[in-house]
Amino acid sequence: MKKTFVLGILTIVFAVVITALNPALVQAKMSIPKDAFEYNGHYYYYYKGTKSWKDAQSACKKLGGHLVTFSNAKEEKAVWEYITSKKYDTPAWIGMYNDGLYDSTYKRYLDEWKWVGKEKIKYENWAKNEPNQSKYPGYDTVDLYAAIGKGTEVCSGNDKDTDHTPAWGDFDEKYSVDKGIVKGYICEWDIYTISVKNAPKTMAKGDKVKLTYTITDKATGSTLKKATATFKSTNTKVAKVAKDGTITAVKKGTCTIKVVYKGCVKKIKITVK
Ligand SMILES: [Ca+2]
Ligand SMILES: [Ca+2]
Repeated sequence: MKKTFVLGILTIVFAVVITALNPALVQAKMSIPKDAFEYNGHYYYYYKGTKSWKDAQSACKKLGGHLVTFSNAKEEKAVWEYITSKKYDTPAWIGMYNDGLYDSTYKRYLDEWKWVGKEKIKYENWAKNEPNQSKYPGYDTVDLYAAIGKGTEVCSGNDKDTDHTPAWGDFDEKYSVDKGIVKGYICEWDIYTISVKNAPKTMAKGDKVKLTYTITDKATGSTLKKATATFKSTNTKVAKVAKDGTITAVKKGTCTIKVVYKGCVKKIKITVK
């Protein structure tokens, strides 16, 4: 009886260790809906529902993703177009949260906004006078999170931002759930990162450069040793690129070489002089 129990425990421990060590199995945990929106090597999906921000983030995490983060205006624009083309209800939670400490002198939380995960804030798109919730005294028991929507949806009170869409507003999580204000949330999945070690910026006519690159699985952080990318030139009259990633400069001008792996694209701008 005891032996069986110990064996059972060992089997479970063994299974857990094997799962953790095997990137293929870890990656299988990532479950991206088939009709997810793809942009620049990332996938996005809108989920309807008046969940709390924390529940929305854990729902995304369970699927191997996270609440959406916007690295720049282009990413936000692409996701917003996806949301509006499908006529999804907004505002929708995004992966931004206030991590500010409570200030006992002013009796409120200080603003310190962060993206979920390790991404640093490089781009912000708050609506007029937002974020504003933490400026009210007495915000000592609530959690503040950001949502994206039309300017008129994300501003508090009468201070409607009519000419700013999309925009972000901060919301008291509990108040939002109670009143059904935030209508949904957007999950994002980061799949692969392509990094090119020897991308040339300029080339002379006739030059050849064979690109060396690595593809990293963002879910596991491991480098895919056998993965091969495909290559494409936006202007083959300026520079050609072979199947093995060798670029040949043909004539003066500029073009972009795309290094592609499963929906992830790395763009390299080249000027031929
Ligand atoms: Ca992102
Ligand atoms: Ca607000």
